[in-house]
Amino acid sequence: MTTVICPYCFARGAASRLRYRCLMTRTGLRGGRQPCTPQRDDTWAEFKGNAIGPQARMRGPVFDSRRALGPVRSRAACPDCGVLTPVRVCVSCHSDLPSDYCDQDSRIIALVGAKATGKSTYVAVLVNELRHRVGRVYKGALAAMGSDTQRRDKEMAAELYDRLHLPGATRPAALGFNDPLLYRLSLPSTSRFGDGSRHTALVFFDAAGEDLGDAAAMDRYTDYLAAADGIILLVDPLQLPSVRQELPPSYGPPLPPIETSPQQIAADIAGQLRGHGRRGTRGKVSTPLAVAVTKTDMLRPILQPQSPLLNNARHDGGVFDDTGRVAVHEEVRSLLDGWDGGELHRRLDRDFADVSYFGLSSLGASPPATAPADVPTSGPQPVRVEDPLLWLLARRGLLTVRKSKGGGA
Ligand SMILES: Nc1nc2c(ncn2[C@@H]2O[C@H](COP(=O)(O)OP(=O)(O)OP(=O)(O)O)[C@@H](O)[C@H]2O)c(=O)[nH]1
Ligand SMILES: [Zn+2]
Ligand SMILES: [Zn+2]
Repeated sequence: MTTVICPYCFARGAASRLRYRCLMTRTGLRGGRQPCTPQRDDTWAEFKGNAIGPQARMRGPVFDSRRALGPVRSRAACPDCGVLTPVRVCVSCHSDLPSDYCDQDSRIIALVGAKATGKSTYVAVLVNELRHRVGRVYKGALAAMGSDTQRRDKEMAAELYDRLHLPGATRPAALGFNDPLLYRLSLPSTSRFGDGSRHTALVFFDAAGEDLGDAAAMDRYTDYLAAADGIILLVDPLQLPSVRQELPPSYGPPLPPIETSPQQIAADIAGQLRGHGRRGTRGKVSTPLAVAVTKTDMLRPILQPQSPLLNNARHDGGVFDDTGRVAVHEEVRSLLDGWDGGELHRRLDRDFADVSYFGLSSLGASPPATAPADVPTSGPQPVRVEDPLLWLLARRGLLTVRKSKGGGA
């Protein structure tokens, strides 16, 4: 049975139970039937909020497909006009789902981080790496799903890779994360008997850390975090007081303002998830949490030359190297221990059962001092951006893993 999680309201259910929306076309009409006319969709309008006017509420009628058993059909005939429609609709919020979204299990990857930790830049670079360098070694493929993600996906790539602009300038219209980004990741099957590809729907929905403290924004974020198969918490080292003191004076562009602290965000996430039954042994949250220190290019003056944070993992043979992951985890843990009295590390250790630390740089260098809204002139040269997601996929058995001999973290 394929389980689909609605990427808009995060309701979970069998793909076969999704409803359909009539497209109200004349094409395909048979036997003198009339095309359907629009109907008020209050369920959808209420979910979208008050902004939906009376005219915009009028949409194609929603119907159930009568055949409940058997394989899920990609199209169903509208009971009124008889025309086939491929558009499937969430039972709870009536959002239209891209038709290819419903053919595979969904994995929700929640991305959380305070303001300006580098979330938008990270997603744009991660997607590009999964398509090219990382996709090649794992023999995987990544495709944007649905017209909204396809449009934003093109826009993100053009801004960052062609025009060399950082995301800030064009948000919120083009790059806002108010709606999730939906991708289909295809990987070769990891099972010895399996053949062909395994498809996973990846949903990236970005929660600004400070919204976790805002009661109005909270409901949706809570549903989102509770539905997440894994959480990536981005931590901007340049917002940590001790790192700011440790860096040589006037190194790189001016330091960003300090926003909500990562330990506060971690505590809020843990509080929300415990309330949603994601409590595992000893009261710790069971959802895997990848904590990624961003902008590691700025940490070069305080890293040893042999630090594993300075180079990409090799992923030889399309296998996830867990020994390398543990080396990065230990390195970042010792950095965190020394920063701000080790408070973040202690907080995470207390609240989460399954944590791995990562360090990444989306750009590979800081933006030019003379053009702080631009990507470095050589384009993004990312380091280790893929590690947190690959770890989360490996935790779910979607990648082949090479373990270290003595076990590991
Ligand atoms: N040195 C360095 N700076 C980076 C990197 N990635 C992002 N930045 C800087 O961080 C700033 C914020 O990045 P964004 O991707 O816009 O951060 P965000 O978390 O999406 O920001 P909000 O949406 O405002 O919360 C950028 O304008 C860059 O100046 C990196 O890899 N290295
Ligand atoms: Zn929904
Ligand atoms: Zn119809």
